[in-house]
Amino acid sequence: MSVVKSIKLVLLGEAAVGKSSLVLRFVSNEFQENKEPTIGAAFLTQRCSVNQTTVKFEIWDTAGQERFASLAPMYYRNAQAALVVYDLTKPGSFIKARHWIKELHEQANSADMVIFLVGNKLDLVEEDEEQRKISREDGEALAKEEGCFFMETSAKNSINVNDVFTKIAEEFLKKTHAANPAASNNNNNNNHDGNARVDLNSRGNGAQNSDCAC
Ligand SMILES: Nc1nc2c(ncn2[C@@H]2O[C@H](COP(=O)(O)OP(=O)(O)O)[C@@H](O)[C@H]2O)c(=O)[nH]1
Ligand SMILES: [Mg+2]
Repeated sequence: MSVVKSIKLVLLGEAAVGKSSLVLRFVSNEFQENKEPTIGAAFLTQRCSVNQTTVKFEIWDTAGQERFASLAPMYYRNAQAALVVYDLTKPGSFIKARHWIKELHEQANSADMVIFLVGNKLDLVEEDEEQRKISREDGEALAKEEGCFFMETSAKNSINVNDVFTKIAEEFLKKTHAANPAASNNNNNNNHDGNARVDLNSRGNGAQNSDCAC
């Protein structure tokens, strides 16, 4: 039986950058053109195999609206990974992403956290380069400055989405192994539970997706 390790991941970023769409792509391999805004936060899970280990993502998808910002610490304080998302066509969302990363460094246990910066809606930019408002170099520079990983994605066209989650899983395993090498094959975090997927946002779509999306 393979080892299962759970990782808590929080999504942060301005409203409408595509946080929920990235999660939907990863968890269900779907995309919705007019996705309704997240209220508060949604919880979803998905599994991903890395070598002999199954990483079970427990994903908190937060609402981007300012009125929910004060709730964010509740979600990121005990997270082992954070996905900070901006929209490649919206300069304001990049500024907001920078603020979120700074807040993680100041308020969360960021040394133990895998922080991933994502520039989403790459499809819009590939269609029309004029739409691009943040260069790839600027994204890379911010990530380097803040010690995070970086990728440009499209939830719509499924570009790099699974790669982001796979990389997070790999880095998480490296960190847990480095922190506790002896226990890494036999720790309390291991479990052999079923393939349950909880989707508090679900609208009666009972489809269970227990397959690894990576
Ligand atoms: N073209 C394009 N639109 C996207 C992409 N990701 C999300 N969207 C759209 O952007 C809007 C906001 O997406 P949503 O996932 O709700 O953003 P959130 O508020 O950050 O969770 C929706 O209309 C999505 O269909 C993408 O990669 N490309
Ligand atoms: Mg959302």
